[in-house]
Amino acid sequence: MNRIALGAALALLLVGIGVVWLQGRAEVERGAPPPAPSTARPEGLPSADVAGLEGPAPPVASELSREQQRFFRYDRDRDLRITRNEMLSTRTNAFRDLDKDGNNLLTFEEWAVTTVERFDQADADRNGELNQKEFATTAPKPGATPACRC
Ligand SMILES: [Ca+2]
Ligand SMILES: [Ca+2]
Ligand SMILES: [Ca+2]
Repeated sequence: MNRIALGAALALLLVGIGVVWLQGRAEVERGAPPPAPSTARPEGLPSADVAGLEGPAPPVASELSREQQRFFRYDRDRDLRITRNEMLSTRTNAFRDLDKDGNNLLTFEEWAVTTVERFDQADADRNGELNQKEFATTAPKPGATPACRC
């Protein structure tokens, strides 16, 4: 009976030693630094046989049609509807250019500013009239396109 008990005690002792040894080994492996990356590099430039292969096409933004471009030029808030103000807003800068005093009213002098400036430039002697020589300077330049009469 003592032999059996002694054998069992020895077996338990060996199992306990084995468990402690395995735990210790696991701790050592857990604390070990990661393996160093391989510093060996392949020689030469990387290459691949791509004959007959075709990659996916790169993404391309779709082109807006001419009419879509015209629509979005007016649709400032991109709600796909053009309000009256949006339609008229394209004329605002031209109006502001003509409204020299900024009072939101166009006098005849402001509206006819191009002609007024042309007259003033041509009136070399500043007498308020154009003689034939002065008027000749107002002739359109050859090849010049007329201004937009929108
Ligand atoms: Ca809109
Ligand atoms: Ca004005
Ligand atoms: Ca004159």
